[in-house]
Amino acid sequence: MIDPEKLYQFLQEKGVTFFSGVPDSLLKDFLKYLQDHSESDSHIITANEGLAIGLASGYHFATGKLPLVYLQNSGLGNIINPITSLADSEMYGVPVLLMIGWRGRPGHHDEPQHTKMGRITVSLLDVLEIPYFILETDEEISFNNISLAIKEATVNQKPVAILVPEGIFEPYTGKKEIDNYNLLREGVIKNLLTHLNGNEIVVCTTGKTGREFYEQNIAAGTKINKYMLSAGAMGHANHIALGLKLASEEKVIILDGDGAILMHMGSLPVIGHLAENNFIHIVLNNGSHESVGGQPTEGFFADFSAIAAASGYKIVVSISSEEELAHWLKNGLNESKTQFVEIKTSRVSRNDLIRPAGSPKQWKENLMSAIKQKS
Ligand SMILES: Cc1ncc(C[n+]2csc(CCOP(=O)(O)OP(=O)(O)O)c2C)c(N)n1
Repeated sequence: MIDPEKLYQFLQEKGVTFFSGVPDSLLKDFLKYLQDHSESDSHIITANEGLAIGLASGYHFATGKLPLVYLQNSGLGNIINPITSLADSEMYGVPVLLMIGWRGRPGHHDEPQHTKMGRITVSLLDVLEIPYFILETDEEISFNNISLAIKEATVNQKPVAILVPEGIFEPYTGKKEIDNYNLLREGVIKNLLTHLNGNEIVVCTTGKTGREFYEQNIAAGTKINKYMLSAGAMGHANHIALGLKLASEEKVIILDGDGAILMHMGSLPVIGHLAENNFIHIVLNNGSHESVGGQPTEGFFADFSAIAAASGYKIVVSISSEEELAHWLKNGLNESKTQFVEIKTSRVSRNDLIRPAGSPKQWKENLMSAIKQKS
């Protein structure tokens, strides 16, 4: 397996000293090493993967050096435009080393949201005319492949990818993160469920939030039967919720994440403008990409309440304690005006959360038939 420290040293020796991207669980040990050992201006976690290509391009224009951009293969969708119209050799010709976590690799079991992208990752790179190298657990072979990728990117002044399958990095624990808030996301969801009347539609963002909701909802006797777990499509769940709201009479509650909302923050004024009422946008803000390894986001730097208020939400609330949560559940939850509710939580979750039974098609059918029964 690859020792994250050795890879970091190897890249430094090769002149690759600038890192940016959106995290993936397959890369988490290397990313944690980066986080512990890089200066704040040489490792930047961007709001989405496309922005990392922009950042890396600016860095290259200023230094002439080769940056590394990391992403989960799901993020390939977010980089296609800046790759083809900015970094591509037919445009500005920006050499970038793309380190891509290969979820859903054919022949390896993974979650449904990764199946299609896992299968088409290599073809997609081919279509984009991005050469790629695949890492292996053998360090020597992998370092040799990385050298070849660096050479190709530098000589041809273009993006080159290194695909990282599962189980490539040795575990690296590193420094423990300080948790500033006590509320547990799972506890918040459990508490919320006890206060809902059961007619609401609940939409959950990508990552562990959906799994926690699923488990707590079963524990509550499937109190909510109209729910949608957005297993993939990070950053889009709040617009699924808006679509449901605009076309139905039900109260809609979206459980969003700080990483997800930051990824497509332009969603807020559209919701603020159009949702009108019976829409509650809850952001479970743990200041991190907790589901893929706990890498920090700008969630605690951004003033979500001010942004939401300026985006037109009628009611804006920020909660960071049990008392504030209890107060809002009692007094705020039943307000009909469109609300934005930030709940600051710890970055702790269980590792043994169950995965939703069935397939995405069945989840969709369950939701649609439950909505139909109501009308
Ligand atoms: C486009 C895209 N990039 C990256 C990922 C990988 N990913 C899945 S969950 C997640 C973290 C989401 O963070 P946040 O919304 O704050 O929720 P948390 O995990 O903290 O609950 C990431 C980066 C993804 N699914 N899609």
